Amino acid sequence: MSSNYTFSMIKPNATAKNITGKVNAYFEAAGFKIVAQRRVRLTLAQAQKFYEVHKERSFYGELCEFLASGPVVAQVLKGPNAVLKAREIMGDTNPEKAAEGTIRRDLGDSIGENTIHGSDSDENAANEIAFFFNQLDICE
Ligand code: FUP
Repeated sequence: MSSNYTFSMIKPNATAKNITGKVNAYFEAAGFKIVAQRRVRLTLAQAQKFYEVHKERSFYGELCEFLASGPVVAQVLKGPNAVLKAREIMGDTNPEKAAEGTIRRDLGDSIGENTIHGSDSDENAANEIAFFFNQLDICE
């Protein structure tokens, strides 16, 4: 059975544009409850740790530098079938390929600066939630 929780993170291109409320509105309109949220600026070392799963990819260096370039907003979302449903709302990694009405299509700037990160499995969601939050930070 899939989990009711997932992790999402608003990226520095979106915090720079002050559109975190706009992003949140997509999740809330789709029935998600944001049960934890934290605005934080990661160091480069923390960004490298967060994106460790991508360390073999050609764009890893760039990706980590971008993530550490400004504040992010880390979030725990609660809703049925959370991982898949949240990724649906986010849209394709590349904003140009993302469906109409998705966050990345409407608010993404490029494949790297695509405004939002979402966990791709229940296991990664649990790890990514634990990276930013304690159990006590999650309030339903
Ligand atoms: P997603 O699961 O949709 O976030 O996409 P990926 O796991 O494939 O990629 C992780 C992050 O790497 C994306 F958010 C953006 C970045 N990326 C690039 O910068 N270039 C690429 O070609 C692919 C991904």
